[in-house]
Amino acid sequence: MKELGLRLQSILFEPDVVAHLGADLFAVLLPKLAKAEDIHLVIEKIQKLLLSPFSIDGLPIAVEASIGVALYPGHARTSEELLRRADIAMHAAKESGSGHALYDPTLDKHHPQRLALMAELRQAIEQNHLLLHYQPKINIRDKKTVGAEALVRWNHPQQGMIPPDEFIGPAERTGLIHPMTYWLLRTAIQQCREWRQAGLDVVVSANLSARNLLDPKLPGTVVELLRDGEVAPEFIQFEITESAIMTDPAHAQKMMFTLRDIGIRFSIDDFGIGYSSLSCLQKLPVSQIKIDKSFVIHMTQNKGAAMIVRSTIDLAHNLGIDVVAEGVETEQTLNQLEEMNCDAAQGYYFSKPLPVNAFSLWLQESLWGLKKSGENSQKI
Ligand code: G
Ligand code: G
Ligand code: MN
Repeated sequence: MKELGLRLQSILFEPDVVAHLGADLFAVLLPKLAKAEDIHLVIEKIQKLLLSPFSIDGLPIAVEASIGVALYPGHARTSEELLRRADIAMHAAKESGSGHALYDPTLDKHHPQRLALMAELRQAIEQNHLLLHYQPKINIRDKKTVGAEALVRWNHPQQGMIPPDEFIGPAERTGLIHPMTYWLLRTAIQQCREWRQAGLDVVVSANLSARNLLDPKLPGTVVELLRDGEVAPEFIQFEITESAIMTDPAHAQKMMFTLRDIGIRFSIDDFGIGYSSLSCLQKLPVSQIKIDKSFVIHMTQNKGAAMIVRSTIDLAHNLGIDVVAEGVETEQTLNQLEEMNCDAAQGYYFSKPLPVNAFSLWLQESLWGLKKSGENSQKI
């Protein structure tokens, strides 16, 4: 990043400004651009300076950038607005893979009421309009539930249930992911405690996003919440995707070891669709991987998918890591996973994610529910 900052400075002139806005985010201000079309010359210059590789400890590293452009006064009249619209254009460039994009008001339409939605999310967190649904993870050997994944839902007063895919991305970009994650952890830990008090031992998994791994306050907050909730760290597990780790691997690794030392265990979510190398997995304190549902859903029909699932299981086991298959929708898939020695399964075949009351009931009444101590016959 330092080298990139220097290179950017080297091609710009007074009174241009290069700013480092965060992790891998830079902003360039060009107050003296003569005409709007000239922006393409600057984009070309920036792209050219990325062509020669960067060198870290003697290793050449290729760097790619997505550039978003917003123009004053055509696109925005305040600095905040200008930055926000450049950000929207940058995301459009990233999504299209074109490398650069000029802000276009129709792009705002792709993010319907995004800003208003984020203001409302802040309120929703404070006013408890968020809730958690739970989906069981079943041990394949004894076919009983061992844990539950907590999945956030937003019950919006006007719009109804808003799925997480629609607000987690924007929450990450606006920093609201932090209060949201704290809310999620507090609620999940509290729930775990209530279940344990009712004699239901469930390990609760919570999803963390890339931004959470960069949050220096996270470990302290986790310790506090566990203490307040009187829940042992063994009962909480964090799920992180490969891509969240790869956003900033050095930081992620440090954070994961800090949390591991607190006693938290990690599961790698959506495994197989990201870019994490096996050598990377070996360096992280990971106790479980979750094979992505795109492989699991097709494994009974598709030999390739089945082969990937089988190899992933063997490989994880060789590294001493447990395997959960997500997206188990049929009995046939479950049987095939059992034959492959997979440890646990999650999916619609057992249960959809359920609201807490329905899930508590399911835990006690389902054939797949919790193992009852001292009982070896289970009612059907
Ligand atoms: O059921 P489902 O639609 O819940 O989830 C969609 C996606 O949203 C999943 O990939 C899941 O990992 C993610 N997700 C659900 N809840 C949370 C959460 O509390 N935090 C984060 N970071 N992601 C979540
Ligand atoms: O990425 P993550 O594993 O956190 O997300 C869980 C997501 O997977 C949720 O959106 C949940 O609703 C969905 N899901 C859970 N089980 C199944 C399943 O059996 N089939 C499909 N298609 N999706 C599932
Ligand atoms: Mn998950």
